[in-house]
Amino acid sequence: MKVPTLVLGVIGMDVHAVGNKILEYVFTNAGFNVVNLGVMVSQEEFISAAIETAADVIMVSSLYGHGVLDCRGLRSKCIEAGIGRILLYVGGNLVVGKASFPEVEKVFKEMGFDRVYPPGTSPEQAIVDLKKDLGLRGEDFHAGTEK
Ligand code: B12
Repeated sequence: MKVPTLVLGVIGMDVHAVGNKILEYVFTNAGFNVVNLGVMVSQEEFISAAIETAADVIMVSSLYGHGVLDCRGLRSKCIEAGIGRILLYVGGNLVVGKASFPEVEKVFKEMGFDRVYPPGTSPEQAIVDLKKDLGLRGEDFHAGTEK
């Protein structure tokens, strides 16, 4: 059985490293194969890593408020690179200012993200969603029970 692979990283010029380490730890312990690119990751680096590792999900963090700018175009680049159906998740402090989360979520969904998380979302929530989304796509893996 294939263990799902997640490509994880903090996009753009963002150097916030702590959450990224926590996400790596939690997803690894949950049984996923985690490819952690760390901080300051470009869209191209996410995509190359996803292709190289045949990843199931690209999991983007953005903490410094430039999420919209940094994430725009990622889905199109995935399509161009031949991995158009890959799951795209994003979380962190995605914008600066007063936009409500439903507005922020709408923007990122329109950009092609499958899951969008508000600030401070627990990684466990993403694990629940991953199981659901990977199940929907016919994966027969249950994170935490397979290695
Ligand atoms: C430490 C810190 C820094 C350090 C980072 C050191 C390092 N290398 O990590 C330094 C001093 C470098 C820094 C710099 C800046 N920072 Co700063 N920083 C913080 C601070 C205080 C803590 C961040 C942290 O470690 N949190 C703890 C971790 C565990 O939480 P987390 O990062 O949020 O991650 C968790 C969740 O968000 C979630 N999550 C994250 N990504 C994803 C993705 C998915 C898919 C899912 C499901 C969940 C998920 O899971 C993670 C683990 O639990 C926060 C304020 C705060 N209290 O959060 C500001 C904060 C993030 N910084 C901020 C800003 C503005 C900056 C600067 C732009 C400031 C400046 N003008 O220079 C720069 C940007 C530098 C850069 N290029 O990135 C703002 C961002 C504002 C916004 N987005 O609206 C914040 C929120 C402070 C504030 N209230 O204004 N910062």
